[in-house]
Amino acid sequence: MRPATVLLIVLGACALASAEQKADAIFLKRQLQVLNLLRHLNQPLIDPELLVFKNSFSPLNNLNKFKDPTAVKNFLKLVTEGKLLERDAIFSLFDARQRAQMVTLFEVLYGATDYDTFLKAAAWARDRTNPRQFLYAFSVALLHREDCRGVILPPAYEITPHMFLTTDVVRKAYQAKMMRTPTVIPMKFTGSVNNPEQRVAYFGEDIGMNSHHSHWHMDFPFWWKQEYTVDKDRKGELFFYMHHQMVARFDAERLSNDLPAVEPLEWDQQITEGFAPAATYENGQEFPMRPDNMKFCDLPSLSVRDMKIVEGRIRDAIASSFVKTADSRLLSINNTAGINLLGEIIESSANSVNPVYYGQLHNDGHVMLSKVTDPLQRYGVPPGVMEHFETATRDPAFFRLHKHVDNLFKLHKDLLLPYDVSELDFPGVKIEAVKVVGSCKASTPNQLITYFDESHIDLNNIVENVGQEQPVDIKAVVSRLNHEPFKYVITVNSKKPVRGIVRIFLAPKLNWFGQRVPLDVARWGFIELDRFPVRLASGDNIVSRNSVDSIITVPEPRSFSNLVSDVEKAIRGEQVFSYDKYYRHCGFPRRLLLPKGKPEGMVYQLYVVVTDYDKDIVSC
Ligand SMILES: *[C@@H]1O[C@H](CO)[C@@H](O)[C@H](O)[C@H]1NC(C)=O
Ligand SMILES: [Cu+2]
Repeated sequence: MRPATVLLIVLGACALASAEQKADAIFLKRQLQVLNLLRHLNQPLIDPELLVFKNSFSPLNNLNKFKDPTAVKNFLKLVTEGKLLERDAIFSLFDARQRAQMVTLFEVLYGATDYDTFLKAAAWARDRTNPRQFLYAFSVALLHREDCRGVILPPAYEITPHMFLTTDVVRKAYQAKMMRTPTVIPMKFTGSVNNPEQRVAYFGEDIGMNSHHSHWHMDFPFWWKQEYTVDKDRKGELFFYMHHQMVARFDAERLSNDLPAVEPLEWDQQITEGFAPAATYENGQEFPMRPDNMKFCDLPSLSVRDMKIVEGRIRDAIASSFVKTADSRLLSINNTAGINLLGEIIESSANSVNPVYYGQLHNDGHVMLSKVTDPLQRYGVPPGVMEHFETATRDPAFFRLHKHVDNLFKLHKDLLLPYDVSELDFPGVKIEAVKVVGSCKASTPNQLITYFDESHIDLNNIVENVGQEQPVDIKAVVSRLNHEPFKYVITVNSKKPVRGIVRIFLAPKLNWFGQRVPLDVARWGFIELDRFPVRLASGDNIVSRNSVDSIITVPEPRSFSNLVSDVEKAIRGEQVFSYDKYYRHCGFPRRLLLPKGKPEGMVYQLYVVVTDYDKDIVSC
C-alpha cells in the first residue's frame, strides 16, 4: 500500500473538554429569544419583547456597540434605499450581490460587542431582510459568537421546512392547519422505481443529511474572511475531506442497492440522470425539474468553456505541483499544506490564492447545474436544488459533481511522495485483535444490523400563525435509515504506557463486479467511522468504544417545539435544562453512520489504526 493519502487530522481533540452544565436564567432567556426569533421566519415578529427591539432599536445611535460601524452604516443604507433582496425572493448564497448583503448583515451581528446588542440588532434586522438571507447571517453569527456558546439552533428542516419537504406534504400541512386538525403526514422519496437512482434517494433526501450539509457550510463558510477573529484552520482541506466522505458514503449506499459507483460529471457530456424535486419554494415558485440527458449550457456570465479553462489551470497546477498566486508568485503544493491550498482554490473560498485565475470551480458547478433548465432566464424559472446547501444532496448530480471534484484532489494526492514508515509507525504498539459486538444480547459478533424506521418533522413553522392562536400539532413522518448500536472491542498490545489515537474506517469488501480490489485501490472509498484518543498501559489493553460516541456523528436533534417547551419548563423551574458550551453541532446524522447493506447481508472490511497521540495531536 502507498500510504500517501492517509490523513492526519485530529479534530476530535477539541471536543474532549466538553461537559454539560445546568442552564442558568441568562442562558435560558437567550435560548428562548433565539427560538422566538426563528419561529415563523416569513411572518413578522410576534414575540412582544422582540417586537420592542424591532421597533425601538436604532443601530445608528448605537454605533459604538459594533466592532464594525461601517458594516452597520452599509446595511442601514441598503435598508433605507430599498436595495435589499425582497422578502419573498429566493436567496442564493452563490449570487454575489445577495451574498454581499448577507455578509454585511453577518458583520453587523457578529461584530456586536455584547449579547444584548446582538439580539436587538437581530430583532431589528429580521423583518427588514429576506428570511433565508437573515437566517443564514444570523445562524453563522450565532455559531461563532463566544456569548452564544451552547445555544442550540433548532433543526434546519423545522425552521425552513419548505427547503426539505415535498409539495404534497406542504399542501396537506396547510389543509390540516386550516381544519385545525392535528395530523401526521407521510412523506415519500421523490421519483419512482422506473429510475434506478431512486433506490438511493433515502440517502440523498435524508433530512438529517441535508441539514448536516448546510450546517457544515455554516461552520466553514467559503466567504469567511481572514480578518474575522475565528481562524478556520485547514478549511480547504476539510472541504475536500468532508465531501470526499460524502461521496464515499454515497458509493457505499449505491453498492448496497446494486448500483455501480457514481460517475463523475464532465462539462461536455450529457447529465444522464435527471431530477424532479417535487418541491416548492416558500414563495410558491416550484423547484425546476431537470429532464434526463441535458447538456451544460452557457449562462449569461459563465460559459461551459470558462469552466473547462479554469479546470485546465487547476489541472496544470496539480501536475506541476505549484499554484500561481495573484501577485505572480509560485507556491508549492507538493507538501502537507498543499491539499489545503488546493481545497481553497477549488471550492473556491475567500482564501483562494488566486480567484481570478483559478475561478470558483465547485461553486460555479453548483450554479451551472441549478440553472441548466432555464440558463438564459427566458422563463423566469427559479434555481434548482443545487443552488442551496440545504437542498443540494437530493439531486444525484450533487454526488456526480463532487465525484468530479474529488477526482481532482485524488490526482494531487497520487502525485505526493508516500509517507515513509517512520512517519506512520507507532513502535511498540500493535493491534492484536478487533471485533464489533451488537448491543443486543442475541447479536452475532461482527454482524451489524441496519433497518428503516420513522422519524418525525415538526411542521409548526410551515404554516402562518394567525395572532396568538394555539398551534396545531402537524408533523411529517419520513422513513429513514438507522442501525442497531454496537461497540468496537480492540485488543492493543503496548510495550510501555503511551497515548494513542485510534481511527476506524469501513468499506465494502467487494466492488460492484463482486471482485476484491487491492487495499491501495479500496482505500479511497473508506468511510471514517470514528476517531478517538486512548491511554494504553503496558501489556494487552482492551479498548472498547460505543458506536454512539462516534465523533463523526451527532445525535438526532431536539425538535423545535420540544426545545421551546423544554426551555419554558426550565424557566418555570419545572425541569433542568442542560447545555454544553463545547457542544459540536456539526456532524453526520448518527442514523447514517453505517451504510444500508443488503437484506441477505453484505461483507464490509473494517480498518483500524492506532497512531502516536503526541505526534498527531493538534492543540486548540
Ligand atoms: C515532491 O517532493 C519530493 C521531495 O520531497 C520529490 O521527490 C518529488 O519529486 C516532488 N514531486 C513533484 C511533482 O515535484
Ligand atoms: Cu458542500
